[in-house]
Amino acid sequence: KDNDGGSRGAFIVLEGLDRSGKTSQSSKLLSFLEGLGHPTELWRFPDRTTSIGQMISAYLSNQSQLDDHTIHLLYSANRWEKSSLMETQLKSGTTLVVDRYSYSGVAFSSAKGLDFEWCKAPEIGLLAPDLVLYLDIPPEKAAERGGYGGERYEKLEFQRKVAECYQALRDPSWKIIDGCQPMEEIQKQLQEIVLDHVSACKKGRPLSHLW
Ligand code: NYM
Repeated sequence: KDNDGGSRGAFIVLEGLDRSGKTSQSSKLLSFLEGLGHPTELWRFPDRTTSIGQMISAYLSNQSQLDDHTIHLLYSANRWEKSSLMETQLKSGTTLVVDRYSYSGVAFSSAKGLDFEWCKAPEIGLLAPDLVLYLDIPPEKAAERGGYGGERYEKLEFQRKVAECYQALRDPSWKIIDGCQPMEEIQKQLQEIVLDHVSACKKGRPLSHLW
């Protein structure tokens, strides 16, 4: 349902390398916004609950092999299959805090050597976030953190390439947060930025599309 006053939720994306702290910070943001009475949901991509998501999950845990282009398109399809629900939620006034989005899609696939523009193409027309929060951490620091799991991509050499690809995607509207600071400090900074955007969206800032 649309809100009469055009008061919509904000679409907030957290991005960063593996082990940059996105997931912990996303759930803290959720409690923070809920605590202030803003209807909020925490989403993440890949969304492993759908059948496409299960194919992605099997690939990530090395239970299946897929051509690089194929998995790229599955990640994108996984966003497309959630896009109308996403729009409904935002328009009904729910703020979405989303752990990874199209930027992960392009950064990880172009880090494998796929063409940058080719990687961006299937994302054209998806809803654009109101805010991208990039948790900036050197790949070496991320690697020191509790060790990577056994999933694909979780290797220092590869994460260095991903960091470069994120760099190429960055635009001036991104908020870059130093991910090496104490968790509480990062959370404080995120809260401040996010509140600004939540109010702007409530005042009716229109939704836009990628890119
Ligand atoms: N990933 C995630 C991609 O390669 N492309 C995408 O479009 C998305 C959303 O999936 N290492 C990669 C980045 C991660 C991996 O994500 C699993 P997570 O946040 O660890 O569940």
